Amino acid sequence: QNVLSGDIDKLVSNVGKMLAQEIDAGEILNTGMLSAMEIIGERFKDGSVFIPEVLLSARALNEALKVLEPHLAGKKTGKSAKILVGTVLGNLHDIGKNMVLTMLKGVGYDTVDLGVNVKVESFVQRVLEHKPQVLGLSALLTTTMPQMKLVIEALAEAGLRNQLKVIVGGAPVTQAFSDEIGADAYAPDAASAVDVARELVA
Ligand code: B1M
Repeated sequence: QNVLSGDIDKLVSNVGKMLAQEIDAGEILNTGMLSAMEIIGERFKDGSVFIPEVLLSARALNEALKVLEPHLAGKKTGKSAKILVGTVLGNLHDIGKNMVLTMLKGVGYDTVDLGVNVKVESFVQRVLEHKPQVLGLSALLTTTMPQMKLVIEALAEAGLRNQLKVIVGGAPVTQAFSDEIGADAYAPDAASAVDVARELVA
C-alpha cells in the first residue's frame, strides 16, 4: 500500500519494522514492493494512474531499496572485479538497474553506478576511465534496446571490446536479443546478474 501511494516515510518506516521482525529482505522486496510496482504498471497501462503517480511509487521504492541494501547481501564472491552499470540513452527507468547494483555490491564487487540515460560516448569514456572487467547495460523501453548494440559496436571501435564483458538486461531484453547484438551475457533479473557476473569474472 505504501508503494502504491508513494508514501516514502511510511514505506521506509514499515520496511525498518519488518527487518526488525527478521522478515527476509528479499521477501520484503519481491513479495511486497515489486508486486506493488506490477500493479502500478497495470494501472498505468489501463489509464487509471498517470506518470506523476508512477514516479512517486518509483521514488518510494528506490528509497526503501537503500534501507534494504545491507540486508540483501548474498554469498560473498571469491574473485573481485570492477563492474559498471548504467541505463542506455533514452531510458530513465532506474529501479532495475539499482537492484542489480545493490546485489552486485552486496556480494563484494566494486561497482560504479553510471546513472540513467547514458550516451554511447559516455559509456566508452567511463570504460576508459575505470577499466572495468564487466559493463552492465539496462533498458526498459523497447525503443531504447538498439542503444545496447550501439554501445557494443562503439566499444569495439575504440578497441575496448576484448578487455571487458558486457551483460545486458531489462524487462524487454531476451537471450535471443543478447546473442543478436553480441553481448557476452543476458540476465533476466538482479539475482541472475550476480550469477552471470561470477561466471564471466571467473
Ligand atoms: Co515506465 N514504462 N515509462 N515509467 N514504467 C514501463 C517500462 C512500461 C512497460 C509501462 C507500460 O506501458 N505497461 C512501458 C514500456 C513499454 C515498452 O517499451 N514496451 C513504459 C513507458 C511506455 C514509459 C514512458 C514512455 C511513459 C510516457 O512518458 N508516456 C516513460 C519513458 C521514460 C523514459 O525512460 N524515457 C516512462 C516513465 C516512467 C516513470 C519515470 C514514471 C517511472 C520510472 C521511474 C524510475 O525508474 N525511477 C516508470 C515506471 C516505474 C514503470 C513501470 C511501472 C515499472 C518499472 C520498474 O521499475 N519495474 C513499468 C511497468 C512494469 O514494469 N510493470 C513501466 C520494477 C523493476 C525492478 O523491474 O526494471 O524490469 P525491471 O528490472 C528487473 C529486470 O528487468 C532485471 O532485473 C530487475 C530486477 O530483477 N534488470 C536487469 C533490469 N536491468 C538489468 C540489467 C542487467 C540485468 C538485469 O544487467 C546489466
